[in-house]
Formats: sequence, structure tokens, C-alpha cells
Amino acid sequence: MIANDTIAAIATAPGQGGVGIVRLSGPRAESILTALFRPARADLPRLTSHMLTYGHILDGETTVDECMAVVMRAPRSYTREDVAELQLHGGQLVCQRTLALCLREGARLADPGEFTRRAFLGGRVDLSQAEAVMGLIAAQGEQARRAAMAQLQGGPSAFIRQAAEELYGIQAGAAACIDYPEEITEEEAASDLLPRLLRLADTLDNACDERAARLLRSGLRAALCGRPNAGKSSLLNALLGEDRAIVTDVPGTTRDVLEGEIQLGGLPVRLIDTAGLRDSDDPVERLGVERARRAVREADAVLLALDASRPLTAEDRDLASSLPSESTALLLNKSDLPALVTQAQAAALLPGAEVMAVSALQPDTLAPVKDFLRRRGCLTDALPLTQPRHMEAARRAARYLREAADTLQTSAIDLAAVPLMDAQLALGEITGDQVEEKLLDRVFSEFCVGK
Ligand SMILES: Nc1nc2c(ncn2[C@@H]2O[C@H](COP(=O)(O)OP(=O)(O)OP(=O)(O)O)[C@@H](O)[C@H]2O)c(=O)[nH]1
Ligand SMILES: [Mg+2]
Repeated sequence: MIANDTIAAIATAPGQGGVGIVRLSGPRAESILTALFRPARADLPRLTSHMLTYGHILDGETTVDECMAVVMRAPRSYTREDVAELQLHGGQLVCQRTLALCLREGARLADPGEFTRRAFLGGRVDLSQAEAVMGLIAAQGEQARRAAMAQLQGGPSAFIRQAAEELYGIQAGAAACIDYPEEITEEEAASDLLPRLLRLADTLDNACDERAARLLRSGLRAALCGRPNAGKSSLLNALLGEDRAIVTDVPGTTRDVLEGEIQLGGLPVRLIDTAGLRDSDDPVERLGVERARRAVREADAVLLALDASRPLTAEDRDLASSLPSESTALLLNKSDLPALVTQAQAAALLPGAEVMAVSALQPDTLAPVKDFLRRRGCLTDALPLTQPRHMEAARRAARYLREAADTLQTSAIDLAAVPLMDAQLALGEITGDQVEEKLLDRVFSEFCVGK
């Protein structure tokens, strides 16, 4: 699986920037660089590994750009192969032309993620860590960055390796019974292995964190709902700090679902304004209400807007009682006006939910709302597995373990060896210890070129 050709790509993002980097990796990285690069100090015998050298890129007699060059000789490099990089001026034309020169000298254009794929194949990182590189690049918020960094430092890998160790122990126990039936009977082996199998299956299932996975992938989804005119759109605008939604004193102003995003403590929060919930004969409004209900169902957090300047209605009560108390905050809006609803009356609508007196006209009053959203999206207690690919493989391993447990209970122990091996293979997919080329293609196709 180890490649012997040399790949090249532009490693920096397209567009204009201070610096643009062309990167090479493979056995000919240094010779290709040397063919294009002339150091300013002509007396330099050879580039020193890991040291920047100033000079120029030449295409025959033409000077293409002024640049810094570096070689990082194997194995002390990102890919564990010889790597060379040219730091050029960050213009597309300069980078493209330099890349074309590298290709002319014999490099091949790198596939997406191919540098990191080589880092994996070279044993520098495992597969989960390689994925974390892309997670770091794609991170939209501080929390996603932190999770990707923990993954790059091997958090999930350590968890999976520990599970794999325990599974090896179980497999060894089963093998001992098969190989030395006179030493250990099947009953003895089964009574030792069965609880261990079930415990390990539970450990794997319980390590999967769907909520964290969703939050990391798309941030927190918070739906603003409530009866018409409660001030949902005004609250959306105030939280976003921009005039996004139309606000009028006509009940039923918002018809469709409207979204906007804010960052709260490193967490991207998607705020969703919805149509006021009420029975209506108007088909357009009815569709809006349907969409509103769906948005509320799919949300991680719900902000129920109540108009504190008017008495509560049956609609408020029905709506509140349909919401999950732990993920809902009741916003007593219009608190700048004389209040007709007390906090206690609001709290009685949905016991357990937090109540906050706010005013869309006074942004300072929204601090507790932001704090509530931050808490709902907090991931400090996230479980080890938060990547869909990892969770799927861990759950598959757990299923095989339960299958092995069933087999132990009902038939001969040697039949359990097959699902035990399948479980081990599934765990190996996460770290890449057991991996097929097709899986690698899938993982690395999601990368950008040049990484
Ligand atoms: N005094 C006061 N008026 C508010 C406040 N929030 C909203 N309003 C007013 O209440 C009316 C309705 O506001 P919207 O934000 O359109 O209410 P909505 O809940 O989105 O209404 P629909 O889209 O019809 O469901 C407007 O006249 C707003 O100016 C507030 O905190 N204080
Ligand atoms: Mg509205």
C-alpha cells in the first residue's frame, strides 16, 4: 500500500493571500524542488532539512516568483516521506504555475487528502487521527475545534484500543478452551466470558454520543415558537443583532421558517424563527404552522415566546405542555411593558423549564437566553465516540459481541469465534488497524486537496 511516486498540490486555499504553499511528498520531492528553486546564496551545498531557505522559482530563464523553500527529510515529516514545500506569494497564478512546474518535473497531482493518507499509511497517525485533521480544518466553532484536537491527540483511539485489548483477552479465553478442553470446560469458559462480552458490548454502545455528534456536525438548533404576535421574530432579530425577520403588529406575520446563526462561546447556534402557532383557515398559514411544529420537534433547544403584557391563553398552555421541559426555556417577552403574567404563572405552564423575563427591545435582557443556549450546547461531558463512522463501527462490534454471547449460551464455543473476529475487525476499522482500501478511499475523499 506504500506509494513510491511523488505527489504535489497547492496546500493553501484558493484565492489571494499573503502566502501560497505548494507541497510535495515522495522520494523525488527534494530533487523536484531543487530543479525549480535557486537559493539566493549560490554557495549553499544542499538545503538543510527543516530550515527555510530564501531564493527564487525559475522556469528556464524566467523568474516565476521569489519564495522560501524547505525540505523535511523522511521520516521527520508529515507523511513520513521526504516532503518539500515552497512558500510563494499567495496568488493563484503563481501557485498554479509553480505546481505545473512540479508536475513537469515528474510529480503527480495529489488526490484529496492524499498527504494525510500517506501519513496514515506511514504509521504517523491512525485513521481516526487522520480524520481529525479534516475535522480541524472544517471546524466551524471552538467546540468542534477542541473535539477534533482531542481526536487528533488520540482520545477515541485510546478508548477503542482498550476495548480491542479486552476483546483480545476474551478471544484468548475462548481459544484456550477450544485448544485445551481438558484444562477448562466449555461451561467454565462461558461463565467467565459471557459477562465480559456483554459488558464490553454495553461499553461500546454507551460510548456513542449522538447528541454530541449532531452538535459538532451542525451546531445547536434552537427554535423560537409561540402564539402569533408574542415577539418571536423580534427576539430572533435581537439575538442575531440584525434586522432579519419582518416584524409587525399583525398576528400571523411570519409564514415560513427563517434561520440565522450566531456563535455562543465557540458553539454555532442556528436560531429558527417560526410562524405563530394557531388554528387557521388560511392554507398558507396552515403550512407555516406545520413547518413550525416540525422545526420545534427537530430542535435541540426550544425558546417558547410568551407575551407577558397580555393574559396567557389556552394556546400558550397547550403549546407549553407539548414541549420537553429540560430543553425548553419560557421567555416572558415584552417585559418592558406592564406585566400581566407573573414568572410563577409562566413556570406553571411547564414545570421544570426555565423562565426568563426578556424584552426584544432591550438586548441586555437576553443574556440569560444566550446562557441557556450555551449550556444546552455544552460538550464538556461528551462521550468518547462522536463521529458517525466511528459510532456505526462500534455499534456493529457490539452487535457481534451479543451474537457471540448468544452462541456461547446456546451452542459450542468454537462457533463464537467467528462473531468475535468480526467484532475485532469492526473495531479495527475505527483506528484503521484493520482496513480495506475502499474504506480509505471513502474517508479521504472528503478531504481537501493539499492536505
Ligand atoms: N414593547 C414590546 N413590543 C414587542 C416586543 N417584542 C415584540 N414586540 C412587538 O410585538 C409585535 C409582534 O412582534 P413580532 O416579532 O412580529 O411577533 P411574532 O411572534 O414574530 O409574530 P408572528 O410572526 O405573527 O407570529 C410587534 O409590534 C413588535 O414590535 C417587546 O419585547 N416589547
Ligand atoms: Mg414573526
